[in-house]
Amino acid sequence: MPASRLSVVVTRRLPERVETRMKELFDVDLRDEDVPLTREALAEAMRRADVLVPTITDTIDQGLLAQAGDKLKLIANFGAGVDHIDVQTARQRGILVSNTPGVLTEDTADMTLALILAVTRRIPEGLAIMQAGKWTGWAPTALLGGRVGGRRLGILGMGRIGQAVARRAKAFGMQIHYHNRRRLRPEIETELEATYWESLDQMVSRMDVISVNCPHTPSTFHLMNARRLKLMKPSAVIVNTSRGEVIDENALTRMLRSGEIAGAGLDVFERGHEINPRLRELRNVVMLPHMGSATVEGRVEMGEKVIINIKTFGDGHRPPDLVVPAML
Ligand code: 8YV
Repeated sequence: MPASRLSVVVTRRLPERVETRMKELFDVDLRDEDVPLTREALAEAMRRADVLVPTITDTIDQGLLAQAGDKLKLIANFGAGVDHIDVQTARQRGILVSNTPGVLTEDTADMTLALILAVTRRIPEGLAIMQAGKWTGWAPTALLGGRVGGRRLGILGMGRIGQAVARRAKAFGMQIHYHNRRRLRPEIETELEATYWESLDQMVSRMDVISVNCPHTPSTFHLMNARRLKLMKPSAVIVNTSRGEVIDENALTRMLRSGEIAGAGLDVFERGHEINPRLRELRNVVMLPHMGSATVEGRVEMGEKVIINIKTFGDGHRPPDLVVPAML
């Protein structure tokens, strides 16, 4: 089938440049309003499209896939994580799933470091004082944070983003430690001066900062559960720019309140934008609205990846960023 005739439904507004290119290449259905499609509208789109371009705000589960039309052959996700899509069921129904890896690595790693610095150096507290007009001048003991240099950083999930975090943290003088399903090649460990911990429990109990950088899969759900969070040193902080589901948010909130964990920097939350209200009351928590990869450049590159995946598929080839269930 020629790519120019593929019918493509995009569920959210994308950067103008990306939408313009899609209009040139495909028979594309774009959104005017930037709100998630209802489940009914999503089902309807999946009945009539050859290709669906969803985002993290669309949950594409078994029930929805059961209603997909015979035409639907590709779900070209705008995003790297695919935990909102039942990839296994899609595959069984002959629907391919692709994603946009690589182009958001550096931006997400930047934001991870920003959160580490924001929490340990108390940046939001300083900003709040300035914005409230409450600064009365410099004082030797005011707003003292901790020095990041020399601290032990434990990276949970050492894929592309984890490694990009390690490179940055090393430049800040942090000591790099990591836990991963597979140990890195020796030359990468040497380059990053990274220490591998086979036991996550042992790593967690010895770190000053924990950074969550693994994807959310059935085996990483609540990997940082109450028992593991309790292993953290009371002076340690945890940051998460991956997926909220990897941390038991209620347990974390309790421990931050009781001082069992010193602080947290969170860009993602367990129930999407439904955040435990108690987290908002805590001064030792820096929260961001899932903006780890939110750069103009990154969003355009994500869109370009989506287009390449669709076009390659339309030309009769395997999309370059095909997600195979075994990868998950
Ligand atoms: C994106 C992300 O903003 O790509 C991902 O997996 O978590 C984000 O950084 C979002 O998913 C876009 O769909």
